[in-house]
Amino acid sequence: MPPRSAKPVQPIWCPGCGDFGVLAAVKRAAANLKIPVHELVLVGGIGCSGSIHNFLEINGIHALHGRLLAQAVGVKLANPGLTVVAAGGDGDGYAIGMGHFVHAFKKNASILYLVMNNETYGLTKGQASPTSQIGFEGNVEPPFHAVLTALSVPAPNFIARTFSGDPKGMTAILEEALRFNREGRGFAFVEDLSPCVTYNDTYKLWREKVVDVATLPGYDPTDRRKMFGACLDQIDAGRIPIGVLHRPAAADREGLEVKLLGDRPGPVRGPIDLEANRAHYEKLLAALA
Ligand SMILES: Cc1ncc(C[n+]2csc(CCOP(=O)(O)OP(=O)(O)O)c2C)c(N)n1
Ligand code: SF4
Ligand SMILES: [Mg+2]
Repeated sequence: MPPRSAKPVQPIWCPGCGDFGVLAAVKRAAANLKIPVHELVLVGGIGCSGSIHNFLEINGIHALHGRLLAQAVGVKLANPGLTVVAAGGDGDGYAIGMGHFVHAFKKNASILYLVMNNETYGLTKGQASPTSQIGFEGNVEPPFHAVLTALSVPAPNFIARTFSGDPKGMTAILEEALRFNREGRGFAFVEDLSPCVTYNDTYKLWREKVVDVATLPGYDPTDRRKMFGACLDQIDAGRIPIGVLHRPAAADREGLEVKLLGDRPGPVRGPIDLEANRAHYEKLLAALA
């Protein structure tokens, strides 16, 4: 096996890319929670954003385009003791990966899905993505709002939106999301507004438009219906709601891995030798006979 490099490679992102803020916030949140490096796994999507996996010295996989959630859930079910982050772009998650995206809320495995939304396909040089505004690169379709879809699935998920222009707020939210996962409470979805300074520089516009939902009258992130309405109102008024959008009232351990495995450690921690499993194999063979 070739020797492991002492340090992860330096980011290849354009100077000023919003993804730098995400990288810093992920590192800070993991450090604040004192997550041992060998217990943290990142599954990256395909795109500029998904390459975040290369810039962290942790275990991980660079997944197939739009298939990172399936792999991240698999990692969590194989070894629930791991803290698992899936990270990718708006194209990866909301175009080719859309089917997996919707089911992730329903499955509710205790992993963090972090989407760096720049409203474009950055890596392939700035085409329109599902979140692009009308008029961007000839786009005639209205933008998709992932947070509204997230809020529409009645499941005990943690849902939030952050902005790379507010690194402190992003770190606090990522910390809460990872804590939620580590307590086995279920799926956490955080969409970060991460401007692509090369093909869609939205820093100035987004800074003017973001509204922290916690400042809205009657803010109650335990009330999904109310939060859906509040987000829709903000979007209709041309603003961008950010902050914690859903936080389940009960602190129950609702994660898929808890439902399937209870407190058992997961298949990778169990005995895998033939003798330890002979009874299971024989039962299986008998059932197939
Ligand atoms: C199956 C497949 N289809 C298409 C591509 C080409 N491709 C690479 S990245 C990408 C989209 C990237 O956009 P996004 O997920 O928003 O990430 P960003 O680069 O903006 O961070 C596409 C279409 C691919 N790699 N694989
Ligand atoms: S092309 Fe855009 S998304 Fe990709 S690294 Fe450059 S600024 Fe970031
Ligand atoms: Mg993108």
